[in-house]
Amino acid sequence: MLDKLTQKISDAMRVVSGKATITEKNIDDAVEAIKMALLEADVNLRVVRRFVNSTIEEAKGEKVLRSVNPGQQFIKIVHDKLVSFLGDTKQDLALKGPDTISTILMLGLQGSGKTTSSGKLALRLKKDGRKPLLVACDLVRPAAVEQLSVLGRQIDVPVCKIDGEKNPLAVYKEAINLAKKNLYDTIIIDTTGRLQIDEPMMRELELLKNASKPDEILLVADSMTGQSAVDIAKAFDEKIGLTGVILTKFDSDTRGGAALSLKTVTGKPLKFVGVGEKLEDFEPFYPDRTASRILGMGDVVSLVEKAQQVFDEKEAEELQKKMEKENFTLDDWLNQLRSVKKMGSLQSMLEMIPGMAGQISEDDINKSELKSFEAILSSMTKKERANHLIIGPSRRTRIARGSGTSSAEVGRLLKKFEKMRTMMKKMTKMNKNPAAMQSMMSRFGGGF
Ligand SMILES: Nc1nc2c(ncn2[C@@H]2O[C@H](COP(=O)(O)OP(=O)(O)O)[C@@H](O)[C@H]2O)c(=O)[nH]1
Ligand SMILES: [Mg+2]
Repeated sequence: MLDKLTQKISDAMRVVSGKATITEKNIDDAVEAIKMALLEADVNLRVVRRFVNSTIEEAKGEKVLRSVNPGQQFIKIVHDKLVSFLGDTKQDLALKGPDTISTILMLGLQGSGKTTSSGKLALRLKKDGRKPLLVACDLVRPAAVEQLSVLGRQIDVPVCKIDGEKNPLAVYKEAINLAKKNLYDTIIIDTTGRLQIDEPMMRELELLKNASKPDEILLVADSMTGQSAVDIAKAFDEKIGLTGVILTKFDSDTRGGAALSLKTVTGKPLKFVGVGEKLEDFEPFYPDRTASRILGMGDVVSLVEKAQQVFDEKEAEELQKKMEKENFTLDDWLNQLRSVKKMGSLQSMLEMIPGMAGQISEDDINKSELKSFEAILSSMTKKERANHLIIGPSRRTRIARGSGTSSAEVGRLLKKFEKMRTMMKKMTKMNKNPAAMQSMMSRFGGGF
């Protein structure tokens, strides 16, 4: 899902993110590339224009062009804009407490995924500890009631239906009775859809809405239809009023236009996405995570958590002090190498950090060297690691033998270590931020 858009936008980002300075032209080029990507993803033209104009305006401000890390600043602007276009924050359902009956009205065109999504939503609410009741109010298609019954059985949620009934209001009334009797707290009404918006459908929905006074009126729209999903949302909102949207078939090759235009065009939040045919394939919609994904930043949230585990802040501060005082030892370096290893594929992880993408090359983190350095350092005595100056030629030979390397390699390591200490000293003067320091450190990995 959104693969193509992600590819294009992250390519555009990579170009600017690695630059130490960026010009107005760089910004124009990057924004142009983003614009093309959005248009190709079938994002509403007005939405694209608004996105482009506000991004350019902000990106050309002093803050970006004059900043020490303009690429990162630029990415942050684009990220924040995407988040706001996607709807800012995750929107939960506004349901009443369990001692009152809440009602959710599901509507949408035929084949959009209403019946499936009703089942998915019921399963989710059940997992949240609610007692849902599915209500079969699609009485136009004969198979619709049976389809909902099957879904209900699969997830062990009751389904209210009346055989042979033609009036959805009658079924709704029966559902209320059932809910009161059996203490169901959430009723989910599956309704009739048609191939296109027409008067009879709207009339029926209006009647159901007036009778049930729903807490949530959710439009189920097929994300594959791109902009027309947004037009449909607009039409339903004008006639019936919506509280939110569920975009289905997000798992398929959707271009993403609907997700990106919906909030801006209709003002209605995207609450859930359907990501497959199975009943579990249903997720709340997270604007920030989706924006990160589109930018090719991966799941930054989990990355940050992982990095925090490795880079203990206190440890980082201590290290910084050591560097300042120039008593960073081989022992400290060994610890560093080990934490780098703990992080797994460092490069792929750093690529996910905004602004880091493209800045790290495979050469920076030479994996085989990292391994042999670790072996050499492990073969030294604690005393040697505390003071590398005591390592003379005979000790070098012994260390080489112990680590399965050569004394030339041991010598190379010591040289790099000296060079690293010098650089660190310079860096500590430049940068007083321990976390940034740590990430710089890991870039040295096995050597530079
Ligand atoms: N891949 C995929 N298929 C879906 C999704 N949601 C619904 N479908 C499929 O879309 C088709 C129509 O769904 P249905 O619930 O019957 O639509 P309705 O006419 O609006 O009730 C069915 O084949 C579903 O399995 C989804 O999120 N992903
Ligand atoms: Mg249906």
